[in-house]
Amino acid sequence: MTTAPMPDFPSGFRWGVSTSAYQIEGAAGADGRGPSIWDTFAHSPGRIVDGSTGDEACDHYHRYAEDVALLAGLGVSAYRFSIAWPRVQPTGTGAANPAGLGFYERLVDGLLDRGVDPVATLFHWDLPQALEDAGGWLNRGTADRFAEYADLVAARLGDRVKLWITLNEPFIHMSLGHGMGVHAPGRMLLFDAFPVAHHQLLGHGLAVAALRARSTSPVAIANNYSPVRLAGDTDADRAAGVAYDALHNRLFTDPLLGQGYPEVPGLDSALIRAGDLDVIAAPVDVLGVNYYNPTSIRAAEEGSPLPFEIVPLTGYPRTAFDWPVAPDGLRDLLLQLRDRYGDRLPPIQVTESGCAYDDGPDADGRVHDPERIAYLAGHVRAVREAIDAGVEVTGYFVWSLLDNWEWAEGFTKRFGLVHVDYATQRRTPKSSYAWFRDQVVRP
Ligand code: IFM
Repeated sequence: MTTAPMPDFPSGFRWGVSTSAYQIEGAAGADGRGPSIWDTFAHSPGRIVDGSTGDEACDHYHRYAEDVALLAGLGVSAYRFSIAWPRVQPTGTGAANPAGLGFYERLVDGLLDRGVDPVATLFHWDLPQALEDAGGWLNRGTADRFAEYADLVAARLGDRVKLWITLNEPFIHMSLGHGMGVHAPGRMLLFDAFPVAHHQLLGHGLAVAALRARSTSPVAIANNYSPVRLAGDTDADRAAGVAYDALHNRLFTDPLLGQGYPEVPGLDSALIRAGDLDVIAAPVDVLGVNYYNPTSIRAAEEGSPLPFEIVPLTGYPRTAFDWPVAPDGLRDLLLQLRDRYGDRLPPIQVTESGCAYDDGPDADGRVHDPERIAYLAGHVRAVREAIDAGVEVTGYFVWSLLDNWEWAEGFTKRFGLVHVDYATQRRTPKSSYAWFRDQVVRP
């Protein structure tokens, strides 16, 4: 597979790959780790399409040295992983579990030894089950617990982690986990899930302060964005587009960048106490942008509980997840963020970008994934176009290093640059791994 030469990027541009703890680590009961909401959810019948769990996942907990070698071989300058809160605090409160922190210390030191910057996400959805039992993110106290956890991690790793990311995709955790019930913890509150937004953002702001007190490394949040494409041109369609945009793209960014909350259904201002918006707007050094596809929106039918309707976006190739492959959406999004937030916008790093395809080894044991190469080429070019248009983008991370456990889809969706045979845990770099190394990273 050949693609036209890839563009050059500014020197110091950060090329990386991303993963998350529950999706790759396995070792669910090892070394004092407590249960998380994803253990509970995955073990509940009918929740995961293939009935699998993350109990073993990619067994990264035991094979991290092999995975660090894969990162070094890829030539990336950064690796974004997440820390499992229930490894550090098995019940979400109290003293740190030394064995849990010890694992991340070995990982961080292994990365630094190979010249790879550790980029640590503190919360990628695996809330300790004991905190969920006390109300989870519906409970304001969880924001305080999160800051205490951030302090424990930073006390141990603050001198070595190169970029902190507080939360991963708080919109997805709110909407799929608490609005629609398809992710853990499986609540179906629709717009009554708003407290989950406010308490995550509050936890983010409190964690920023905790991290700053222990570490001089930059701090970010990783938000999921999906630019809106209107599927109609009536006033009602336009109003629906504005409503969806506020919910998906602005709810977790306007307050973070000091603009307060946009108008969204269910927003209960009684929850917002004096001073909260200042805590939430504590300056961040980087805005993490996770992008997969745009969303096509039109006006909702009469009587719908939602103020918009999501319809399939046509005219694009599709991934195995049936998501449209739309690199122009990434360029548009980056320009939109710049136009929307102006001087308030910190430098952006694309903290996730990737695609699922049904990859498997051929007769020679090689894994060819030309669609992924085309996908990444398009998205890397889109970032270059945004930089040329004046947007400050300083990094790009592929989701994901490894095929892994894709939440409610279990093992059925493969996003990795490296194929994983889940029966043997054998890792096989796909053709996209060599392409990304040779054509993009060019170490
Ligand atoms: O696998 C997820 C990841 O955990 C969060 N962002 C989207 C990815 C693909 O669905």
